[in-house]
Amino acid sequence: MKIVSYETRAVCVPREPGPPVGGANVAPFVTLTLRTDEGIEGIGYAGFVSDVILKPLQELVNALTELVIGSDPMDIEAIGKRLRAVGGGSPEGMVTRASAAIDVALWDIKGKALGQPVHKLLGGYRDRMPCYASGFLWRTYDLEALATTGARLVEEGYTSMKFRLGGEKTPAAELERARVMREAVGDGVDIMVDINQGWDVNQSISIGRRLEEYGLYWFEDPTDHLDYPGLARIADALTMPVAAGEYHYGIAPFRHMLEHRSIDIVMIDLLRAGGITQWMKAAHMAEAFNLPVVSHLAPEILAHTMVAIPNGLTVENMPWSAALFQEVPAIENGEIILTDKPGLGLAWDLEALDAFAA
Ligand code: SMN
Ligand code: MG
Repeated sequence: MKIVSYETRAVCVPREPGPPVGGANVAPFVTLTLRTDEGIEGIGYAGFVSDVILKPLQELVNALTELVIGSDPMDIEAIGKRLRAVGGGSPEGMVTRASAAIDVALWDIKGKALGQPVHKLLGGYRDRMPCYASGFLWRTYDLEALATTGARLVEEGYTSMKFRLGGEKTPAAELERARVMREAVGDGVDIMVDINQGWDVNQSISIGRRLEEYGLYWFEDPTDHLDYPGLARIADALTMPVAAGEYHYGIAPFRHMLEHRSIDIVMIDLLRAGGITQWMKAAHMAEAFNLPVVSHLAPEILAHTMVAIPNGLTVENMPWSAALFQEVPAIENGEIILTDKPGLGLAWDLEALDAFAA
């Protein structure tokens, strides 16, 4: 089998309705369709970048995909290695994101060619798992919006959800947001908190200690993602588990975080890791360190990797990419459910892609 042609599109999907989120209220994506000489199509996407670099990202996906024309789509490792080499020894950044889109499309082709869902090819550990609500409860929400949105998500059936801290002027104001969240959802709901690297190590420890009374499920990216020993100090000082990993490119940073015991929960981003192939390597590394893995964004794709591994904890249900597809995995009783459709089991919603064309 050979890859013979491809198509990319740049789209800006409207984000969730609700209070202002700060910045453009769209999620930009580059969609990629790879076609083979046997008539099989594979799909992938890059995105979760500022709309300012959407067109350059599309150009890069085009340029890298040109390099795989004529290749056997089953040679996934060989293709990945060749694409990473374009980065000249350090492919971090746009090269990794663009090559991730190609890697995802290759896995989709492999699944369709073999008549198997990607999650079974990757491991086949289970067919469903817990997922949590993300994409709401931003720092820009005032206390009232935080409380009403949290309560609404519980009504919708979510038993876990993520909110954000790190935007307030005082520690007291940060703690008040946590108190409001806990009161709004009750004791039976798991609440994650994301700081997005907003605090230094000492702030993380001192505010983190006071946050513990609200029984938070994890404490995400409290400080700079490259401060491996600093994260380890935070993780040691707190009982609340520290989660990080979404900002790291490739797989080597996971080795450093794991060796430093920087984190308790390993969060892996699809595009920054470099696609499904590299995502799985980071997840298996975490297993060797006796640590659970959580996914970052792209739920319709990472649900496949998460159910494939024995150490998956929960899938982030960030809804932005769902509008690209005719159908995404169903969520029932707080669980995301995979089907046995071959490949990723996804198909572009072509009308939506036309409507959201950038
Ligand atoms: C996040 C990252 C990128 C886009 C949206 C949200 C956030 C998360 O850090 O963990 O969901
Ligand atoms: Mg995060």
